[in-house]
Amino acid sequence: MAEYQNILTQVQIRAPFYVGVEVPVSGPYVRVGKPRFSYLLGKIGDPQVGPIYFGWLGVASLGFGIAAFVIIGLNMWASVNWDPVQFIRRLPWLGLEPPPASAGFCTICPLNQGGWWQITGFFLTISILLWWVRVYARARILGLGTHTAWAFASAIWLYLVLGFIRPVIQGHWGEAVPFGIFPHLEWTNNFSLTYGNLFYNPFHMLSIAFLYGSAVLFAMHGGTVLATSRYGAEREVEQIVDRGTAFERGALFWRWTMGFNATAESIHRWAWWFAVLTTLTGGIGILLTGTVVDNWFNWAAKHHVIAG
Ligand code: 07D
Ligand code: 07D
Repeated sequence: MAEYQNILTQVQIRAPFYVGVEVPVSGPYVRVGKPRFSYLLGKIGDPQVGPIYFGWLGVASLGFGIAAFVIIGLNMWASVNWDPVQFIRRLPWLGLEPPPASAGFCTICPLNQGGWWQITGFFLTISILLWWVRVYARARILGLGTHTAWAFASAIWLYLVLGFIRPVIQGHWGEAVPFGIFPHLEWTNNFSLTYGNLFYNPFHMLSIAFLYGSAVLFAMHGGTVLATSRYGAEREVEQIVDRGTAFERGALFWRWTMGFNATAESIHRWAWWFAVLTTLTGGIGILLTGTVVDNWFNWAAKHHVIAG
């Protein structure tokens, strides 16, 4: 076996196929697909593909997700009079808009006035929530912590604030996010303009700090583990309790460079919290906008965040 294995000196792992640990099960438990090796996937990860766990949660989630995706596609296609060429050419600009503010808080709006948007949003939300339960349930059944599920929940919080919670508080769907590649960017831009420049929203500032911080921490951690993998740092989980020579050196590197070092365990808590706080603070910032604060520039001037 090669002594030094990392992304720069990649080796293709070829071990006997592994179907995974035995788990205590109640109810149907199906792992489908014959395991096989993929050379290309082996370049970026484990070359073994499958088997995959196929529970009803996963199937239902994919079903609702595909339904939402198809409804968006058909509405976009209809918007160019079913012209296939225009559909392809203008795809990034096409969108499915929510019901206009003038329609009020209709529970089921006319289909061509946001009704399709509501159905899509409902399907997509069910799909995302079912996927969340799948992530939670798979972790529990494998005897893992549920950290990934709670991080995902933070992203879902921002998504729900943008498309459901804030519109409900405002009493209309008019400011919910449209489905579409560029339409959702235009929405983002207009949102900022309408409410006096989101840069002055302190929760947008926090969200950005955590987003940038996530990138820095990810780079520091990834860099450290790769740099010390010649001493066995890729076994980082073991080195949480037995720091070994790799993490010893990694820790020394940071202590010598900046005077302080995270531990093999705490760096993962740093990363988890930064990622989670990006969307957690973001959701708070969006929820406050237009509900508690109408103009962030004026707010910032009033509170001496800027000279106004
Ligand atoms: C790399 C993991 C894989 C995920 C990918 C995204 C879809 C959409 C389209 C059915 C990092 C898969 C894309 C499922 C299919 C249709 C019509 C995650 C990785 C590869 N955005 N946004 C993008 C979503 C919001 C903003 C890209 C989703 C808010 C800006 C992609 C949501 C605001 C920019 C996308 C969402 C906002 C983007 C790349 C939901 C404020 C870009 C995403 C559900 C937060 C960038 C053309 C990516 C771009 C971009 C998807 C919400 C702002 C299409 C699913 C409303 C400023 N967004 N976005 O890589 O290139 O994420 O846009 O909330 O510049 Mg967005
Ligand atoms: C979207 C969480 C939901 C996603 C989920 C995943 C699927 C399927 C499929 C894998 C991303 C669903 C998955 C459906 C996937 C496959 C195949 C997370 C999402 C559940 N901003 N801004 C942020 C910056 C400006 C604006 C956050 C920077 C302008 C608005 C972030 C700049 C204006 C909103 C951020 C900048 C403006 C934001 C998003 C610079 C526009 C938000 C964090 C340098 C002119 C959102 C409080 C995130 C927010 C947001 C960064 C500028 C508008 C930190 C760096 C001034 C309206 N901005 N922004 O993780 O939370 O999103 O704000 O200029 O809503 Mg901003």
